[in-house]
Order: sequence, then structure tokens, then C-alpha cells
Amino acid sequence: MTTLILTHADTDGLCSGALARAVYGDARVMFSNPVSLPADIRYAGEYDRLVVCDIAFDLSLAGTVKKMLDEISGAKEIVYLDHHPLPRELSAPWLVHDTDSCGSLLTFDHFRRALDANMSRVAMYGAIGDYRDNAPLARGLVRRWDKRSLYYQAGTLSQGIEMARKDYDYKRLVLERLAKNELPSEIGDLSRQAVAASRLEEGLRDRVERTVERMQNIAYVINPEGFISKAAIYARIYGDRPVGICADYRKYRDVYDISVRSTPEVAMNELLNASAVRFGGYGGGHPMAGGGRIPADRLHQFLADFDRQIGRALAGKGQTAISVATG
Ligand SMILES: [Mn+2]
Repeated sequence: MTTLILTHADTDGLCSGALARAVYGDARVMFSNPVSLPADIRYAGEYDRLVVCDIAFDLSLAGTVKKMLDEISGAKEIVYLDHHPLPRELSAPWLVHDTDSCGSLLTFDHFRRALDANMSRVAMYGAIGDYRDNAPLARGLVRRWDKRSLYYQAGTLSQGIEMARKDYDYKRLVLERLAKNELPSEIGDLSRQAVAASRLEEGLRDRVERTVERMQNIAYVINPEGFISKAAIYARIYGDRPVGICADYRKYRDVYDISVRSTPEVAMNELLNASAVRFGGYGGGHPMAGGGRIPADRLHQFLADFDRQIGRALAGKGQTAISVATG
């Protein structure tokens, strides 16, 4: 049987793909994302088996993706492992889904009997990379390892690949080595890249602390020059608001790409989607972590509206921004 693995190119996706690759030693691995998934599923035509890991269903493409997979599921073995919020109660026999997990934990659990038990640390690198080290399965797996070594390796992996955002050949090499359970600190120049990324992050952290703007419920930075998801986290922390946003201008499209992070007190993904759509953009993600894109000339209207919506949600829960502990 020949196998195609489609996975996300972030830390959780690399670890998910590595776990699937450890099970199917001759599998081909391709990196995909919610928007290019329909095109990438077509490559499955040549294979007997398709494994999809850690790729969210895009709201507007979910129907297309489901139809494509339903159609080929008669002739092929298909498993789709994901933890992102599902559009409208989507369910299918090929779908393994749990929002209280992450791609690599789901992949490890699904293939557990075929995997060496020591591969649980690869699942943990993915869980830590996706901030899901408190998920029920992760809390059990972490006890099999020394926490300090585990988090050191997970940090080396996630910081190290920050520098190689679009270098898919490099990421494929990392995935292959993770599939053999090699330590991230021994893979290529990940250690050196992790040091470089940490240095850049430190400069970013300092810029965000100095330039963060505060609204009632959200704190934001615009063009902080650096990793946008990290900037959103630091905006939340230094802005001392339940929601942090980083907006990064993209000249060729005249839009802002945004990254949003919140505290557990506010599930913001649906509010983010509604506000973004209201101003001609789009957005979504997890309750505490999301992103999107807003037309450049509507950014400040979007921020004001989103700030109001967050305020309303917190008021509904009997909370105000001031009483929400951050940090
Ligand atoms: Mn993930």
C-alpha cells in the first residue's frame, strides 16, 4: 500500500507528520494548509492511503473538502486527524477530531499500537509547540519524560523552525529525522537557528513593550517587525488586556495580516470572524489563538468593533477587562 501524508508546516504539523511517517515508512509527505487542501487532495489519486494531519477546515472550503474525501473514501483508506474547531457539526467516518487535543497527540493516539512507545516525546514536542501541553493525553504522556529535557528539545524545535518559515525542504528533513525520534538539538542546525530566533524574539518583545497600544479590552501592535503570533502574545501581556493583537501590513495586497491571542477568560474566535467579515476581511481559529486578514483602510474600524464585541462577551460573563488576570 502506498501512502500520502498531508500535514501542516508548523511544529504540531511537523510532529504529526513525523508520527504518521514513522508508521508508514515509505509514505510521501507534503505540506498543506486549509486553503490549498482541495488542490493537494488531488495528489492522493496515485496513492492507496491518505493521512491528513493538523489542517483546519476552512469555513468556505469545508463542503468541497468533505465531498472530495467522501468520493475517494470508497477506493482508499483515509484518516483525517484534526483539532481545530469544525464548521457546522461536520462529521465523517474518516474524521478523527477532538478540540481538546492537538494534531500530534491525536496522531500518536490513533497510531499508538503501531508506534514505538518512545515516540510519545515527539507527540509532546507538538503539543508544547501548539500550547496544548495541558490537554488530557499530554498530562499523561509528560510523566514518561524528564520535563526539563523534554521542554528544552520542544523549544529547540519550535524556535528553530521559526527561522525557516517557508523552507519546506528543510522542514521535510526535520520531519524525517523526527520520524526516527532523533533529538531536535541533533537535527541539522536547529540549535543554532533556535538561538537566532530567540535573539530576534527578544528584540521584538522589547519593541512590543515600548509600542503597545491599549483599548478597553484589547491591546495591539502594528508592524512590530517580527514573528506576528509572538507579538500578539507580548501585546496581550504588556498591554495587560485579555486580548492581544499584532497587525502586520502586507504591501502587495494592501491588507493587514493579524494574529490574535487571548486569555482563557474569553473565547474570541467567533467574535474575531464576525468582526473581520464585517469590515471586508476574514478571521478565525481557536478560542484563544487565531488570525486573519483585514483590508488596510478598515483596520482601525475593525479594532474598535472587535474591542466592543470582546467587552460585551466579558460583560456577559460578569467580568471586565480590569478583573481579568493576565500573564
Ligand atoms: Mn495544531
